[in-house]
Amino acid sequence: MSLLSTISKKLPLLRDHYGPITEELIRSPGGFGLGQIPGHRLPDATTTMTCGFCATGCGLNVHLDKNAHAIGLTPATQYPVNSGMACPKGWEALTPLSASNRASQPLWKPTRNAEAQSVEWNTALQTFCDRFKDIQQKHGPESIAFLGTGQICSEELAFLGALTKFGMGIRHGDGNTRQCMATAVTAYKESFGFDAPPYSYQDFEESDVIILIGSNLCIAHPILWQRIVRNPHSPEIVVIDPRKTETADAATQHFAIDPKSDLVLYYGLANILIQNQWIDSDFIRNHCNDFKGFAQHVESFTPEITSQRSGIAVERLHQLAQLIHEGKRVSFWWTMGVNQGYESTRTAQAIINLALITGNIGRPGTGANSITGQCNAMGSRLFSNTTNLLGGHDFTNPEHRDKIAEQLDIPVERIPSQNSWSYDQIIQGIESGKIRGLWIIGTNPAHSWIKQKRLKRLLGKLDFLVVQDMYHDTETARYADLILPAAAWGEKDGTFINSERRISVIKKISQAPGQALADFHIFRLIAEAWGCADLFTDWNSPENVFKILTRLTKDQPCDITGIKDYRMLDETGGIQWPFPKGSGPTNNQRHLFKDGSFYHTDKRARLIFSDPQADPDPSDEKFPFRLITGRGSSAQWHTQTRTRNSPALQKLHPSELLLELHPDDAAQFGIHANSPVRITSRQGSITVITFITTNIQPGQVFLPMHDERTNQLTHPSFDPHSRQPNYKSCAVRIEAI
Ligand SMILES: Nc1nc2c(c(=O)[nH]1)N[C@H]1C(S)=C(S)[C@@H](COP(=O)(O)OP(=O)(O)OC[C@H]3O[C@@H](n4cnc5c(=O)[nH]c(N)nc54)[C@H](O)[C@@H]3O)O[C@H]1N2
Ligand SMILES: Nc1nc2c(c(=O)[nH]1)N[C@H]1C(S)=C(S)[C@@H](COP(=O)(O)OP(=O)(O)OC[C@H]3O[C@@H](n4cnc5c(=O)[nH]c(N)nc54)[C@H](O)[C@@H]3O)O[C@H]1N2
Ligand code: SF4
Ligand SMILES: [Mo]
Repeated sequence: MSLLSTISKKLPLLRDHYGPITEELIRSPGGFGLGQIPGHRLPDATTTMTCGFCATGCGLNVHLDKNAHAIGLTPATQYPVNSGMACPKGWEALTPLSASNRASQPLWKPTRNAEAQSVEWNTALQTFCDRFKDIQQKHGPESIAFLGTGQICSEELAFLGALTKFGMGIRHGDGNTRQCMATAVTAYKESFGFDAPPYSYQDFEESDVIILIGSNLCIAHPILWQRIVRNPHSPEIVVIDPRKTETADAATQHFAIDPKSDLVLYYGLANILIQNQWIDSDFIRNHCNDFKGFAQHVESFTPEITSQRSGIAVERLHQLAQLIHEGKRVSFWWTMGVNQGYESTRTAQAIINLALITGNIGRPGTGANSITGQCNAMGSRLFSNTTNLLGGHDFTNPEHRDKIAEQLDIPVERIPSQNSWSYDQIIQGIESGKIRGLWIIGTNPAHSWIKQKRLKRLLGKLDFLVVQDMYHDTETARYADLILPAAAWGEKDGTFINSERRISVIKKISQAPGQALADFHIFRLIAEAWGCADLFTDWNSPENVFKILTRLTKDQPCDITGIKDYRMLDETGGIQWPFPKGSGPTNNQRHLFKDGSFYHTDKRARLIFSDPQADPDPSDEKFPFRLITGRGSSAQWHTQTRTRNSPALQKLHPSELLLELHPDDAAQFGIHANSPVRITSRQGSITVITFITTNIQPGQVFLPMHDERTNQLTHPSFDPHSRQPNYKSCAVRIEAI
C-alpha cells in the first residue's frame, strides 16, 4: 500500500473536506506527521491527551521516542469524543511548537520604541514587580488589570486568578472567553441558575431533529459534524444562518435568516408553537416559571411580522414549528452567530425557551446546547476567578467568600467582594486613565478585539504592558514593554474541560524552547517575586492545584470531588461534571436535568424574554451592506499565531483576505471577481480581494476573522447583559478600485 493510500485512509475527514491529498502535501515540511505512519518510524511508547485547539476536545495519541519526546500523533480511536478522527489542526498540533518565532527568553524594551533585548528571568520578574507595584503605589491597587484566556489549563487559570486577585490586590481581570462564551454563561445562569451546558456529544447521534443556529460546525467543530453524520435516525438537520455555509450546504434544511433577526424569529416560532398547543404543558407546569408572561410577550410576534423581520417566508415558519412539534428528540445548538450580538443573551434565552416549552431537555437527543469555542473556555468559566469566584462561586456572596477562604486557608479579606470589570470596561478604563498597567496572557487582542484601531491606540497609552505568549512577535507583543516566554500545549501538564463538560488531561510530550516556562511556573515565580507566595504554599504542582480545585467544587452543580487524580482522568478518557464523591463508574455520555430539576433555589427554570432592540450600527445609504465575520476554514485558528506556522495548514486556505459578495451586488456596483475592492465601515477602511458567491445573500458580505485587518471594521457594541462584543454585524460600503 502506498504512503498516500495509507494516509488517505487515516484521513477520511480531510479527504472529504479538502479534496485530494497529494503526496506533495503530505511530504511538505510539517506535513501530516510522517512520524505517525506505522512503519515510518516506530514509536517507543504512545500516550493519549486532549487536543489544544478547539473545545471539541478530541483525544490524540501522541507517539513518543525513548526520551518521551513526541515524534508524531494520530487521533485516538478509543476516545469517547472523536473515535479515531481529527481535523487538520489536530493532525498538525505538534508543528507550531517548533517554529522559529517561539518566545524562548524574556524580552524587555527599556523604552517603547527601543529594540527588545533578552533578559534573564530574574531581571524580568524584578521589572514586572517593580513597574506594577510602582503603578499601584501611584494610582491605587485598581490601576493594573489582566486579560487571560480559554487556552491554558484550568490549574493555570485558577493560579492566575488567585495570584492576581488574592495575592496582588488586582480588582479587574477578564479574558478572551468574554469575546466568545459570555453570552452563553449569562443566559444559562439566568435561565437555569448555573452556567450549565446540559448536553453530551452523544445527543448529536440520538436526536431526530438537530437545529444548528449561528454555528458553522463543518468548519469550526468538524468532528462534531462527524458525530451528526453517524446519527442512525436520518435526522432532519436545520441550519439557521444568513450564509449558505459548508454546514448549511450539508444540512437537510437551510433558513437564510437576515442578520441579527434571531430574537424575533424564535419569539415568532414560540408563538406558533403556543397557538397550536404544540407545547409540553406538563413540563412547563412542573418545571418552568413565567410561562404566562412569556406567552403574552410572544403573541405580538405574528408569523407575518416575524417573516418581515427575519426574511423567512410565513410558510417556512410554520414548517419549522411543525418540525419542532413532530420531532421526538429535538436538539437546539448555537454558537457565535448567537453569542456575538447586541441582544445576544436574550436571543440565547429565546432558544432555551423553545427547548423548555416543548419539553426538549433532560432526555437523550434534546437540549438547549451552546457549543464552546476554545480548548479550555469551559475551564475558564469555572476556574479563572474572573467573572465567578473559583469553582462557579459568586464574589458578591459572603457565604461563598467564607467557603473559599476557609478551603484555601487564606484571610477572607483577600477575596474581592465585588465583580471585576468586563473586558470592554477594562479597555474603557485605559481610555479614562484608571487602568495604567496591563498583563495579557494567552490572547492577542491587537488582532482579535473589536474596533481594533482604538485598542491599539490604548495599548500604546499604557504605562506598562506585559505580554505572556508562546510567540514573541504577535500583534499584541509588538506593544509590550516586557514579553514573558510561555511553554505551550504539549510542553506542560494540566487539565482542560471540553464543550460537553468533560475534564481531561494534557501532558508534557515536548520540551519548551530555551527558557520558556509553563504559565503555571511563571505564576509561581511571580508569586515569589511579588512576596505573596505564602498564600500559595500548596500550589506547587498542577496536579496539587487540581486537587485543591476539585475540593472547591463541593456541593456546587459542577461538583467533581469524586475525581481523585490525573490518573483517574487518564484511565477513563475524561470525566464529565458533575462527579461528586461516591459517584459510580464513569458513564461516559451524560446530560443534565434528567429529573427536570434546575439550579435555582425553587429548582425551576425561568423563561426570560424582553423586547428586541434597535441595531446599534444600522445600514443606510452611505453604508448599505451588512458585514458578517467568522471562521474561514478548518485549517486556521483565530489570529493564526499557531496555524500560520504549519506549511501544511497554510495550503488548506486562501492566502489572500477574501470578501464574499453576491453576484447581483457585484454587478450593481461594477465589481469583478478576484479583484481588489475597498470596504469601509464607520470605524475604518481596508482593501480586500473579492470572492463572488451565491453563498452570501444580496446586501451582505463576509470576511474571515483570521486576518488582522478584519477587526479594523467591526463596530464596538456589546450585549448589555453579557458584555460580549457584537462581532457579527456592522454596516459597510464596498467600492471598486
Ligand atoms: N477552524 C477553526 N475552528 C474553530 C475556531 C477557529 O478559529 N478556527 N475557533 C473556535 C472558537 S473560539 C469558537 S468561539 C468557535 C466558533 O464557531 P462558530 O460560531 O460556528 O463560527 P463563526 O464562523 O464565528 O460563526 C458561525 C456562524 O454564525 C453566522 N451568523 C452571523 N450572524 C448571524 C446571525 O445574526 N444569526 C445567525 N443565526 N447566524 C449568524 C455566520 O454566518 C457563521 O457562519 O469555533 C471554534 N473552532
Ligand atoms: N471579527 C471577529 N473577531 C473575533 C471573532 C469573530 O468571530 N469575528 N471571534 C472572537 C472569538 S470567539 C475569540 S475566542 C477570539 C480569539 O482571539 P484571541 O484569543 O486573541 O486569539 P488566539 O489567536 O487564539 O490568541 C491566543 C494567543 O495565545 C497564545 N498562546 C497559545 N497557547 C498559549 C499558552 O499555552 N500560553 C500562553 N501564555 N500563550 C499561549 C497564542 O500564541 C496567541 O497569541 O477572537 C474573537 N474575535
Ligand atoms: S476538532 Fe478541535 S479538538 Fe478535534 S482535532 Fe480539530 S481542533 Fe482539535
Ligand atoms: Mo471563541
